[in-house]
Amino acid sequence: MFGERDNYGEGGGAVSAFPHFTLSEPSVPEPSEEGRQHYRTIWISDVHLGTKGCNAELLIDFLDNVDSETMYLVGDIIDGWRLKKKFYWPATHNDIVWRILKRAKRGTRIVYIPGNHDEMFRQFTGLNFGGVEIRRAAFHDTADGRRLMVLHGDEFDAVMLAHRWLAFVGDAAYTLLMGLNRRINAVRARLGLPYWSLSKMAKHKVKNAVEFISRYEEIVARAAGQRGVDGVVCGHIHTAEFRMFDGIEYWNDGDWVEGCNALVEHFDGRMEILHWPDEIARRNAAQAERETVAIRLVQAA
Ligand SMILES: [Mn+2]
Repeated sequence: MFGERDNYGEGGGAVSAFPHFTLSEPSVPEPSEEGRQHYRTIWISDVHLGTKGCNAELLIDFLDNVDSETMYLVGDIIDGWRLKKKFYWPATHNDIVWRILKRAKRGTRIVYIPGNHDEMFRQFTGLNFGGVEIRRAAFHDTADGRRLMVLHGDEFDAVMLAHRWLAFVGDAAYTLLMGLNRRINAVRARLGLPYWSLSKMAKHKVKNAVEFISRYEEIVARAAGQRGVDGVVCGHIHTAEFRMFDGIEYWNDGDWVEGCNALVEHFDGRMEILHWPDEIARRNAAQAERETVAIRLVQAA
């Protein structure tokens, strides 16, 4: 009966009425943990599981080659917005969840800070699922004694709204001018004048985007400075970056849609942004080098 502990114990009658669950193996087998690069801390964000844009294979490769004492999942890990519209969940996306839970089970401290695309998990702030702590934000103390605020970063969208309006206006103006440009050039052609280039407009548009990102970085860093911390780690804008604003460190761990970046802290507190495709290229070059040496040794023998 309910409430009688014995029924839920080892070999209890009631427990056999439930199907027995075991954690199935991932579709991409996990290699041995030996030989992994160890870091004190790892930050990743903007994975967007549940979308075609997610570079799941590269992230699996990353997870299979690195380990850490602490791992922060800095939001937009699962894309609930897209999943709501269209369910998309390939086996490799499951493999990533599997690897993260396995890591927690092995003793890695995992802190999950949901973002705006996985905001449905924000209601579970303060809870712990299988060793994964859910937080709204976190404070991280580096090995060399710096205090960093860790958050997803969409919190600053409201502050950025005025700038986003500027970006939209810029976009509308660009579209308008494109149409205008077509008509101007039609007239110019009739008058025997050469084509009028739009490159200046294009450059202006790119400059707008660059200014938007730069402004965002500064706002986030200054907000962290007001909290009395030494720096901030965030994601959200899919642009891995390190910058300093009046002595406040701004770190963005990038994304796994385009950049495929991670932020890591070495055991001495030194921090580094990893661009994983570059790390794979380096690893393959080192492997090729070892093979060449081996072939030469065999030939010399
Ligand atoms: Mn986001």
